[in-house]
Amino acid sequence: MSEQNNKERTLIILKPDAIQRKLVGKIITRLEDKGFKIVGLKMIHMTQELAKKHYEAHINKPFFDSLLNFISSTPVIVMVLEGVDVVNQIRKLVGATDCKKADVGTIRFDFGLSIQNNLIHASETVNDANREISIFFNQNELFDYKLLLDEIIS
Ligand code: 3AN
Repeated sequence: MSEQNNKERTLIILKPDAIQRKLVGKIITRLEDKGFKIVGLKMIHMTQELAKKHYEAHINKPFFDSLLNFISSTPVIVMVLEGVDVVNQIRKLVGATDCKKADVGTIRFDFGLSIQNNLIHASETVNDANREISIFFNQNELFDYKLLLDEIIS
């Protein structure tokens, strides 16, 4: 399979701290600069129902209630990015969950403040990405189009 046929999608959430601190533009610029294609983007109210679906793996964790309150405290921006190896590449760009432990140069190191206030969610695996995208996006909100850049990358 050629690399171009091996495209994945990943779900990004710009969390309430990104909105409150007016870091949305800077963070989206970092994601775009890496070269991935935006195929879906919208602002939504993260209802408790959506948050429980998205964070179902954490339901029994001690921080779950706090996470739920935080993530639904303002609208959030949800995005889908597409590209070769996009899930892993974006996780590297985002950095470790705890911003204090994130590598220098990652989004969480450069802008983030704590474990909870870590600005951005990015899917961990391709399976997670497919599940998470289906929670937030209908098919008609995701776009197929050609980036001119794709033509010149081998
Ligand atoms: P990541 O977002 O790096 O994949 P997860 O999936 O382990 O991290 O955790 C989901 C979210 O739950 C994190 N982004 C963070 O907001 C919150 N979280 C994780 N661990 C903690 C913790 N120990 N205390 C408070 N919040 C946490």
